Amino acid sequence: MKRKTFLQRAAASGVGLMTSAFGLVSAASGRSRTESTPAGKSDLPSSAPASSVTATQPTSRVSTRTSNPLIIATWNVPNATGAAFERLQQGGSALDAVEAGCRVEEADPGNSSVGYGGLPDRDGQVTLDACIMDERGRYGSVVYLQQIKHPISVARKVMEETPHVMMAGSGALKFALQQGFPAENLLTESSRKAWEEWKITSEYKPIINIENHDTIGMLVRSADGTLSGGCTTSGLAYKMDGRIGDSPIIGSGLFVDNEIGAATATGLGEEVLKTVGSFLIVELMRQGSTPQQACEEAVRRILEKQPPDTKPDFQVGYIAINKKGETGAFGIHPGFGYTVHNGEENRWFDAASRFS
Ligand code: SD4
Repeated sequence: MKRKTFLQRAAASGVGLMTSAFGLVSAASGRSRTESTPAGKSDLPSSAPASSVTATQPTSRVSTRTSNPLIIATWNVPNATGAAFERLQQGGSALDAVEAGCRVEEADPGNSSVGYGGLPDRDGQVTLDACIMDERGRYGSVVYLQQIKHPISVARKVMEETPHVMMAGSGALKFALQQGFPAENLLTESSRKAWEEWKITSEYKPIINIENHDTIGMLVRSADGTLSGGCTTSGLAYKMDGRIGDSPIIGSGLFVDNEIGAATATGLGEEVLKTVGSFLIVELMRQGSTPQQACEEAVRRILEKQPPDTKPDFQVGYIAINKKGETGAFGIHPGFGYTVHNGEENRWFDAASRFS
């Protein structure tokens, strides 16, 4: 099933997919949840949720295989996590793996919120944001980059080849061209058609889990425990010209501290930016939170700013990993999920969420 159809169905039904090997029960319904892969097979890591507010709570389970690599990415992106794993197998670093994995989604015309085929802004321009961060705390980012299919690789070049951490717009494009990246038209026929249709109403409203949310945030822990991460997106479909989201912003869309852990975000970037979500998660882990607790708290920080007793009409999802290889994931609404590759299995998990 195509990812977006899958997400739409999962969101529409309110029933996520996760294996009963994890003993998942919807706290709201008391029903066992269904699974997408055979039960009892997995040794993938899961996470301990905080005792707080979760509508859907996985039971605690932690990977004991700390010598295995671990790749975790937002949404259902097994090709990306597979490519990252392959890169590690070939002797690549955690950073190489992040770049290789993110490039898969950037090149996929079927992914409408990343790279080639990404939905344009309201003026019909595909503008891309991406960042990458390594175990030494080095960081590179591009914002409002046009015509370049692989912004994650340009972000890496910014990190490695310039004295800067962030480059924008025409300067970022000039730099990319100097570095040998080809200029390409990134607007596909289907994204152009979608934009033409959107223009009929020109109604701008973030839609939970649908189309607008497929940004890939990827965290890699190599077998020796080295952490790196990346995040790449075309941002929100039909955004205003010039709008930048959280994805390329250090601490918001991504943060890596090799001593502690790493986190990345997806969803409505404005809300992630206001709470510097990924940095918050890493700092909470530094203070002793599990990755799951930290993701939940980061979501809570967003929600506490919303009018009381309201259910927001936007989605934010976080994933996190700590130095031990424990993982966490949490969203505001059901439908958010993540892919984990642990060297043996490469699987989608439904994330727990604040609302059912
Ligand atoms: C943004 N956070 O630009 C991104 C969008 C996103 O899946 O995550 N889409 O706000």
